[in-house]
Amino acid sequence: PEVMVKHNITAPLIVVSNRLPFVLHKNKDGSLSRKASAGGLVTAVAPVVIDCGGLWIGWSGIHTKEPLEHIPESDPDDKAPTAGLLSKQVSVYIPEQQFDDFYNGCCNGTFWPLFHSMPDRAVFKAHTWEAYCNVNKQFANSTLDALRKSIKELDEQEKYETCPVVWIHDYQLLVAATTVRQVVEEEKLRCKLAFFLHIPFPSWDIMRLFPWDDEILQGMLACDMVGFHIEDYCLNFIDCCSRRLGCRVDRNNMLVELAGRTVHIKALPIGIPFDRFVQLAETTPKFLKLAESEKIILGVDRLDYTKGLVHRILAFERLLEKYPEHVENVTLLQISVPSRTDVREYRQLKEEMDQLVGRINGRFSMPNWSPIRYIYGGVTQEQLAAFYRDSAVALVTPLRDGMNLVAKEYVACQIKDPGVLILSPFAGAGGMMHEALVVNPYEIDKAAETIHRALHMPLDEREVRMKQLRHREQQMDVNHWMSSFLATVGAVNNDNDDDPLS
Ligand code: GDG
Repeated sequence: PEVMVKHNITAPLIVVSNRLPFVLHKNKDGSLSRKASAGGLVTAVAPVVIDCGGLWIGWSGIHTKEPLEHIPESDPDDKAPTAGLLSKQVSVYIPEQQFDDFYNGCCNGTFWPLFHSMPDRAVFKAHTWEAYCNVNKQFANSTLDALRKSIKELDEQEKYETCPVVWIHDYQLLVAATTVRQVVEEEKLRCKLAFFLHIPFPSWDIMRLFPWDDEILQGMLACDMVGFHIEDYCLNFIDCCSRRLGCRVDRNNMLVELAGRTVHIKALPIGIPFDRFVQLAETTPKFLKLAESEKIILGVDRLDYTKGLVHRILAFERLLEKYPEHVENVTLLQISVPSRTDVREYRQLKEEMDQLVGRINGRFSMPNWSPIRYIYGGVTQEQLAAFYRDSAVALVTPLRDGMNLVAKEYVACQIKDPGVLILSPFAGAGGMMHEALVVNPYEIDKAAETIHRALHMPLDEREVRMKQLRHREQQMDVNHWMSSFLATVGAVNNDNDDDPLS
């Protein structure tokens, strides 16, 4: 694949994430086929992994009785830039029972709500935490095997000059680095360890509710560098390290010291493959059949309680009550992608949404118009780009969100007659996309007023706002994020001979 990210990485980059960058399907005859993931992260990171002779370590996405020895070949028609990753992937084996406690239990039943500052939804159980630690150890062992192998393949000179980078992702793997660090030190393996968290990092007040919070912090601090989307999350993390572990910290330079080692903390706001979305918006035909004056308000989310879907639908109902001029002229198109359906909270939310949408459609529908078009399911990326392009307003109103890529993708697709982005300040993106209309999703009345304002915003104001929003996202796209990460890791000196904190 074409390497979009300029980098001076000469050593292998080993990426570790819960899922490998493809989706596996079981065919009718029992055989497996795979399709590369098209997410922005994968398309930015995978070519670098291939280019520098690295590896990607993760779970294959399906349960097998035995460890999966051979990952199936990619579909020959698969044109994704990551389809050629085949020989560069290592599948981690997780027995099915342990997976349930690890993934549905600890990851999505505990850490997801806790890190999104919704502790009432979090369940703390010793056995799911134990499964989490075990699974993290399995990931660490696969990573160590890959690291030893990568080092062996280097020639004598390279062994002294290069330093492989291990990059661990997200809340499923918060303590994997503990084991990696321990073994790396025992065996004196040269490498740098880095971590990136894709969700928010909560304040100390929330974090301390988790009974084993010290082990989480130590796991993250086992790395040389820890990245978050925004500075607020960095400062929350530093605060936890100082108050819970008593670490020496430097908030100005974002450094934390643990047991004589200095850990660099950095805000690295993720971006999207901007040019790809522009291209999709330019080339995809219209899917929506709209009446002359009809306007679409768009919502796109995984069906997740953090995304503020219920509040959003209520705000739309209030809009129709308060400003009846929009009845028959405005439609809310809500795409809700099924997510984590094995977790009770998610099944309950699905029920709640079904009822709410049904009630509002029953209340306002006319023979030739319904207020809400609700899709419970996914659409193709082409369709998504066309929906973004053809919507007058995007409602991105999470109650809490690490960054939120939908807001960024919407602005990328505003290639002509730009629409208006309405954004929650509680998304990481809210801190940077200043030209959006900002609304607190809990304020239903205010949200309705803001939608009304967006629907009436004159063209020149829409153009000024959108131009600035698009410029920023084009500059700070996913390739920029990847190269900032590589530059930051490259600059980290993990010999720790000097003491940057003194
Ligand atoms: C986590 C953090 C952070 C959605 N529906 C369809 C579809 N999508 C794609 C979007 C977008 C992605 O899914 C969703 O990304 P978000 O950022 O909005 O949300 P999370 O899934 O919660 O992601 C988040 C992110 O990690 C990255 O660090 O921003 O805060 O929670 O790219 O386009 N794609 C297709 N059909 C759909 O129906 N093809």
